[in-house]
Amino acid sequence: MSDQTFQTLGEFIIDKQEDFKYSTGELSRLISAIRLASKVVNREVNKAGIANIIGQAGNQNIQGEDQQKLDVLANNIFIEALSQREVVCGIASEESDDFIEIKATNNAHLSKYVVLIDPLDGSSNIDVNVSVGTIFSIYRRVTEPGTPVQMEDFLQKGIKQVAAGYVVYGSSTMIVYTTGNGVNGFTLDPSIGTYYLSHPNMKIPTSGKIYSINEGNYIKFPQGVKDYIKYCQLEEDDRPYTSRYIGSLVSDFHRNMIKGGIYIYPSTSHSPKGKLRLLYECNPMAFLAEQAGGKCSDGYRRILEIQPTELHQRVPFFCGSAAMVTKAEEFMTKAVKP
Ligand code: AHM
Ligand code: MG
Repeated sequence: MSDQTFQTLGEFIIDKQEDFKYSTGELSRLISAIRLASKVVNREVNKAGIANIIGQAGNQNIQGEDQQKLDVLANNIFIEALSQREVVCGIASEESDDFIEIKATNNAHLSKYVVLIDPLDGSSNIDVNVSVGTIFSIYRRVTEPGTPVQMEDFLQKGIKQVAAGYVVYGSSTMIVYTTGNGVNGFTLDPSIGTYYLSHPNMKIPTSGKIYSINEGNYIKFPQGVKDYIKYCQLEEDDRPYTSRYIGSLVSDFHRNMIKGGIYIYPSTSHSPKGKLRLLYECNPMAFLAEQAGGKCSDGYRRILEIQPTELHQRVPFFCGSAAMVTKAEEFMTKAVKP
């Protein structure tokens, strides 16, 4: 272990804050709140199997309270951790229809940040003990500070993100995030509840040998995606590639980030806009990918430059090693040309 490995996330956040001379520390406190909430969610995810058994026995726990599904529980944990610390003026969550306005104790709207969050992505994997994750995205509000947040504070292009990251509740729990100066990953030591810097300055290999897509939907894919899949399977140069699909975006993304690869959730004939949400899933992952030297697009355009028009907007998603995403885009463009 190098000395660097011993740096905790708490120390790292303080060190980074000193890089910004006039920083008020608000963003640092916001990331610390996410760090805290992630540990609470981690505790709940770890005992999901037991919680499910209790849940099936009448959907009430021993105190007579209703059992909450873990994604709702994770949503409440993050909202509570963020709203009680005066670090955000608004939160939008994949679990809630509308955004939430957060007031400070003196009823003002002091904070300048809004958070968009997918509190427990891939939660259908919980029942079978497969890794799930949290994805978050932070923006500076665009409306007047001190006034209630508005929809336009949330409907910002991904390029405006101040920070983004994910937590993967996997064989070990990690938080990976960026504030626009590269990507760093921290692994939780559960015995003392502390995250340590384990993956400094993460970079996605320019190319890789893994493609991740739900091939069960093949028949419904656009022609360009079908052609790209066939290209991945061809015995030529360094191909065929390996197919790996967990069905848990955070885990698929994390693996591809380390090993190199491409993740695709395209449009289908049944869902012309794909499945993944621009604001809660694609923009934060795109910011991370680009910060790590990777690339993300909807097959034609850079994800981070798409102007959102609604909170729960979906978008086709091609993400990962830059050369692989570029190749997939070539197939998409070729397929639409007459
Ligand atoms: P969710 O936000 O409802 O959990 O859905 C998002 C998840 C991603 O984690 C995953 O990559 C994808 O849905 C899998 O979808 P599918 O089962 O259609 O392949
Ligand atoms: Mg999700």
